[in-house]
Amino acid sequence: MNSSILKQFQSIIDPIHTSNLFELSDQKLMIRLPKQWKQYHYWSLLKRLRTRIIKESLRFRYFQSISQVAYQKAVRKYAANLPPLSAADMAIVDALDREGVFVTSLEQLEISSTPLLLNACQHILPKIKTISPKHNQQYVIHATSSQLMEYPEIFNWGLEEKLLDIIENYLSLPTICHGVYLRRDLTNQVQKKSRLWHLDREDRRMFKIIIYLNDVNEEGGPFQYIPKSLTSITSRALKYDYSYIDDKTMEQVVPSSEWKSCLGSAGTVVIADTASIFHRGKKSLVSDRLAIFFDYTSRRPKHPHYCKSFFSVDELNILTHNLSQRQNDCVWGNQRLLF
Ligand SMILES: O=C(O)CCC(=O)C(=O)O
Ligand SMILES: [Fe+2]
Repeated sequence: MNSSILKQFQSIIDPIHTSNLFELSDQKLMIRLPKQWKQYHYWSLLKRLRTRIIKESLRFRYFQSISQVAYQKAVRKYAANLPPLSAADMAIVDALDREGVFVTSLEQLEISSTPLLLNACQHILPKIKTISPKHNQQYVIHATSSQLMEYPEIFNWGLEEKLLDIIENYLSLPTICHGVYLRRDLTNQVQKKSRLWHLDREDRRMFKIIIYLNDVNEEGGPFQYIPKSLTSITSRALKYDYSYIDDKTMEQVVPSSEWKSCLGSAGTVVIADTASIFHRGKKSLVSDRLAIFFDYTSRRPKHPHYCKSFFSVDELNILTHNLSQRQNDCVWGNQRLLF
């Protein structure tokens, strides 16, 4: 391959060092735009182009290894900038490294804006409790982005500096928050998508925070997972290709006695690296599960095409208006192309 083309390819798929056209500032983008185009359209076009190139390139082993080397280099480079953690917070990082999951509570997590978060949830939950499913295969109802926009405390909670410190230590890289979902998982027999076993594929490591807003027992639709060490064995045994796995298939590799359920009362917090452990939401048989989910990856995720922001660009502009530079970076990245 011609070396300049090769270089261009490398810079595009390189998740960390993108010295390419995608680093153009908003200002430059605006200047090059035909007048009738809105900034957003141009972004979305570039985003789709970049996504397509990355997706196609990563099918080749050669580009996979370039991407892996760039990732390791970025991790080494960022090591000196990792924020220091208390022993309690370090225990979270260690548990995620070992097991892939850490279960705690809002109380133990000691995030200062938790009362604001809970107050906001109390306002929104009654609204999503009264919505009926649109069809009999629906298993989850989400609060809409405009409902969440009325209570920015929920979005802000996920960007508390204490959390960002823990997340960055686990990812070993600067992070980006892809969204917050306030959801009601319905009591029914539906077993599809995230109710089946899978690994999330957005990034090499992921950080997901799930806060239960009601008591969740074994029949109440708990988050379930296969511990990290068994996940890698299972992945090899199944020649896993990121599809969804049913119970019967999983049982052939990992007996159900090894499947772990995260149970707990309202206020329980499940922290999981959903890229490193097989997991699913078990179907709820007795009561709906109410929960908030926050999703994080590194700022240059391995598969940006699977990262979707829950909020629109306009909504994010409003939500981030009064936030610190660090928090803004954890929403937008260093430029705004992920959205
Ligand atoms: O519903 C759950 O507990 C798990 C959902 C899931 O797979 C995810 O958020 O990645
Ligand atoms: Fe998942």
